[in-house]
Amino acid sequence: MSEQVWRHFNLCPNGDPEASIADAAMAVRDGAIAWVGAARDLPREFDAWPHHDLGGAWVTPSLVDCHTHLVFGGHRADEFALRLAGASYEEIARRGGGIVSTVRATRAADEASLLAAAAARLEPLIAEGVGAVEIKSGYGLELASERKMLRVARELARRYPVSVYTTFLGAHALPPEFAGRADAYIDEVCERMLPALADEGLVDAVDVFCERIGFTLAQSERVFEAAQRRGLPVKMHAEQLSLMGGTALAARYRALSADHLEFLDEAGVRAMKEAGTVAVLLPGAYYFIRETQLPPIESLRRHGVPIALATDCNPGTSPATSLLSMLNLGCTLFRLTVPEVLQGVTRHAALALGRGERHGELAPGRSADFVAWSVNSLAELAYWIGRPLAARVVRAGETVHTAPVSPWTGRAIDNRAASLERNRK
Ligand code: DI6
Ligand code: FE
Repeated sequence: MSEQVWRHFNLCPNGDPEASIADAAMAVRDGAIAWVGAARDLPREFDAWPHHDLGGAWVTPSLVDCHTHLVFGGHRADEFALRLAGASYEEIARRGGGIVSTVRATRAADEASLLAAAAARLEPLIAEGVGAVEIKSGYGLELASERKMLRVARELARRYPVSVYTTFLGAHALPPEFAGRADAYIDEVCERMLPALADEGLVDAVDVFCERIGFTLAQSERVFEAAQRRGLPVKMHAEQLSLMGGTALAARYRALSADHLEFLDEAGVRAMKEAGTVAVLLPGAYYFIRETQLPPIESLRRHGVPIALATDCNPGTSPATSLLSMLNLGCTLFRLTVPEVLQGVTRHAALALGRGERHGELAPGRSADFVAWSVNSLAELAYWIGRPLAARVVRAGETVHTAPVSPWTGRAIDNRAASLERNRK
């Protein structure tokens, strides 16, 4: 049996700074939290357990990246250059570039190279403090290649200290061999691909890209029905480029989340509230495609729809491998507040995965998955751009990552060092 007490830290247990506890302590037995609270209240029984001093760090639950397309072949830096020369995302997609070019690269890649490429994107997320990540298929668009993507996602979970939740996104784009036959492709998705992959245990949830360049409302609904028959929860890429009404449909199917939402209207917000659907905002995609239509933040707030943030890591619209950067973009571009973005990558992101009981909060009985941050205030997590801030990443009580050691000083890189020096004087 392993027993430990973590001491000397400030705790933000669920992403809400209001719930913070100064000078907290946490007792961990066999990877699970036995007790957590203010250090002065630590029960005597834990006094004999080995202590770890976190040096006055801020601690939050491990972060949750609840929307990624982390597994894919190749990249699209060339297309990025075309867009800089004036082509729009939709134009490129209509010309057979865009998603379909990643489909070609993903189909051509073998499992080992897909795994290596995805691992190289996952590692920076883990080092940054991400303890749970959702990974979608959707660049295979045929049974064997979708299976390959989902198997790679499952393999990442075996190799890395991170929870992976898989989402089948067969309805991401129309594969070239089905050109002009979208309904026939949806038959394939619903009748062959989804049942087979679900039977193999590769699918935790089902997603649809409901969009002019994706699938219609009627097609999306067929995919949702197929998911429902299998007892799988659904989510949707909705209202990203236009108002399709997908969110209201998703809400009717009690979707875990509706994602993107730039063009969402008030009726859609109300439907989300009633269904308990989380609004997943993706500021990386908004930024990267230089969108100007802002998601309806005020309306989401007014109706009390939980807001989550994610990287949307994908080669076409958000080549992002930093969730902390999304906090900054969420604040600067969407005018979200610091408490909103912190909850957006902890509690609310866990809800968007339907895993609120497992991730996004530190409480007795839960796995001791947390990050000790090298910051003096929580706002720094949203403030710095591109600065590694995790001093220690802990999963089930085990340290899985610590801040890198400076090759120049030989000491761990600690962003608080200067002010700590000052405090000591
Ligand atoms: N919306 C997105 O932003 C990504 N997929 C989607 O449905 C983009 C996918 C890509 O361009 O590769
Ligand atoms: Fe996406």
